[in-house]
Amino acid sequence: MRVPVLAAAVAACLSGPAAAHEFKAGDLTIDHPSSRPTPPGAKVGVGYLTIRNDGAEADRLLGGSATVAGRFEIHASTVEDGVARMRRAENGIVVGPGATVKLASGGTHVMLLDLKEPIVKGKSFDGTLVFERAGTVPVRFSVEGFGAAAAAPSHEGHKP
Ligand SMILES: [Cu+2]
Repeated sequence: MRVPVLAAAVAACLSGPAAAHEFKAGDLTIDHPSSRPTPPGAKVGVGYLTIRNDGAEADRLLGGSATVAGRFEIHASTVEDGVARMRRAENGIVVGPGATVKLASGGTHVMLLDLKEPIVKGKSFDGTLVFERAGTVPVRFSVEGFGAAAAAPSHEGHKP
């Protein structure tokens, strides 16, 4: 097993929370980790980000953490009989060589469970992403307003 890259370089996170920011770990670039505000008392939030792999070998996002949440899961969205459903991506998400994978609203996403505090628009929180090859990568999620109304109710039904 390779040693995790703990000293991942923070490339650019200089302007406001809504501005683009990215994090690098080896051949991976993690672009713009973001989240959505949650209503008071909510136990579930979301995380979105883009992963680009400029290397020659595939890597795999296995999980991660966030300071605001007790648990961090990767969920895949599927449509079954015309109904959108989500399930945990047990084997993580593969990012092939040269590939860009987007975790976004309506698709594969990060699920933040057992929230310890509300996720507040305009703020940000620290977290990590854990990759099979690149190891543990520190990131920071910015909280943006867009899509909160759509994102929140659809995640309330999530039961571990
Ligand atoms: Cu989900």
